[in-house]
Amino acid sequence: MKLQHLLPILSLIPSSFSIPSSNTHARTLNPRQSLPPSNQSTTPLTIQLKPQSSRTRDLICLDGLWSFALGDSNDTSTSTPWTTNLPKGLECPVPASYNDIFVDRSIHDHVGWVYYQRTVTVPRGFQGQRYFLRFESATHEGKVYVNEDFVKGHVGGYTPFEADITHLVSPGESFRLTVGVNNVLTHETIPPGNVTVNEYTGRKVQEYQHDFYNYAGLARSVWLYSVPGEQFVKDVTVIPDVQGEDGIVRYTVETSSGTTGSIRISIRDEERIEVATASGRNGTITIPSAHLWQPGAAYLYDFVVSIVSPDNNLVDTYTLPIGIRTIRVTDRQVLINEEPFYFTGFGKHEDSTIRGKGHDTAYLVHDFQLLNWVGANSFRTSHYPYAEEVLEYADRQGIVIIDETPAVGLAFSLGGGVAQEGSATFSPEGINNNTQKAHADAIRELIARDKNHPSVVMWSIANEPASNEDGARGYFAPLAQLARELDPAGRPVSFANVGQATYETDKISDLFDVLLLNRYFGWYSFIGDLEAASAALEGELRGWERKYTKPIIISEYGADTYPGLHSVLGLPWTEEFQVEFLDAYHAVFDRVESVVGEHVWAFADFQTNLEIYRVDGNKKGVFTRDRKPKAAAHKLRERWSTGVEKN
Ligand code: GCB
Repeated sequence: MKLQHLLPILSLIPSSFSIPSSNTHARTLNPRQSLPPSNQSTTPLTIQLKPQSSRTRDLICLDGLWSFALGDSNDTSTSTPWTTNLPKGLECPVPASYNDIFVDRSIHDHVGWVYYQRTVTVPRGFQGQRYFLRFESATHEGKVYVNEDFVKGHVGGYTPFEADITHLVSPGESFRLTVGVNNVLTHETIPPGNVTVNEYTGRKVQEYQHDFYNYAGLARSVWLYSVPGEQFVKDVTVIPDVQGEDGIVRYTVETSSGTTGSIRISIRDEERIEVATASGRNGTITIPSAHLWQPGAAYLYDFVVSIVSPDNNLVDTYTLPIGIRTIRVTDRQVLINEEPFYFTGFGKHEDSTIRGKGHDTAYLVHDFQLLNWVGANSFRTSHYPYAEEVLEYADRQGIVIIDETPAVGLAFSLGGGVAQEGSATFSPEGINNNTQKAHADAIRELIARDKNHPSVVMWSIANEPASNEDGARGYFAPLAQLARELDPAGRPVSFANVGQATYETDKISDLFDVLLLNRYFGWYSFIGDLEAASAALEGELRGWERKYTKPIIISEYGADTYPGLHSVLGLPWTEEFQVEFLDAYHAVFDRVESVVGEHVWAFADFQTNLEIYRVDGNKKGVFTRDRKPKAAAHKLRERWSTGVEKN
């Protein structure tokens, strides 16, 4: 059992302090080892393009109220609720996390499978087409059943998966669709966790290291969609570049195996005027005098792929919005379109009352309005891939994204954001080879889904792993390499470093392109003493700057702030303290040349696990959970709206 000590070690630990840990199981994985094949035996990792309706495709949204029931067993071979109609009574909205919907603690705290069910009719018009069910996410594991049959499983709670049901249900027929969703986290899932059984009640309890509530269910949309029967576009990859005034688009199109038609490409500008064409499965296209996609000034072209039969009939067509921009990292800068870019913004969460992590377009638009109001130009999808609609919207709004995998909580010496007694993180009983495989799958699925988004300028493959511990290098070296190999556009690869892993103790930062540092001097250490905090922060940043020639983004800094709490003394938890805390950090950032960005933790207050140091969640938001500004929001607006000037 882990004993939690509320020790201030999220930021630099004084050198006299040592973390208790039994390192007996630590071992080093060979950094050169190639990664084992995917864990996903039932799921092809090629994620097909986000479904859309077009002249050749139909799209039906299956969102709404579904029947809902808790599973009574974790063994899907003995308990088979999908074979009949679920008991009448509970209905759950999709998309939404189920936890906060019902007034029922047994649902809120449930550990294991839950079941969603509804009737679906395949339209008669799908005759001769191929058709798929698409789940934008099932957190953290999904199993899909059509009537009595299991058709597809998927592990990983924040990326999409599909089931081809063409041969299971005929056009014009209805079927019972049941989806099992399991919220269990183990040492071999991403994110990791551990289920214990309470000795008095016999109830299962889900433990985990990360500091946000383990919301689960179908939190994103579910679709039924069709593509032409034999020949259809499966995937498109575009790599934008700029040469002088011209935009360059290298592309690859993947089609279904039966495709015999020819591939035609048409690129249209925002006025829908065709500006370039090409043919063939891959090639390079020039857009003369191209409009660039710029932060704060998005410009998107439509990349239209068509399959055309020999007699010139349209067989399939898919439209992908693309942006022309470059991204390059130098010794001390991140360049977007060859201009130095200074990141202002936040670490965020997909989180709101009642719906939990359920995707909500009203919150999406309002959050981006607030980003714009406060002068933020970017955010990190902490700590998991967000709904793809969020990235599409960022593409259109010119907001820059650091795109993160769900690999959070890979440090047993931290729990829910604070220090605790922990055993060695990287060990056969802990974060092990199977965790690494799941992590590799999470990277594969993130990049497969998001590789074409111009808003995405960087991958973050983990948040706050124990990068100071034995085994970290062996674990991370192949994953950093994998991310590089998978992104044809060569975006920078990074991870968010925890304060415990200082520039002196961190073992992996040389493997990455940009240093993302999460620091909490003045909060988890030196609480309330901003003079000491500033000195410690500056010492730490200068240490990183001396050791590495890499740009630094402070990917987290912040203080819990209870809205409406005030003090003329600027004491911790007050709105005044949050303002002074941010001011103190900014003064340091402005003096350190390699600092090229500041992401405050966090955009808004968010729900966490029940912890004695979290009152209805984490309160480091600059906005409350219902998006009201705290005093710090106004302060940030002053700084960011006029552009950050380095000394
Ligand atoms: C961190 C984590 C973030 C927590 C935050 C905190 O370092 O990355 O997930 O919520 O600290 O507030 O403790």
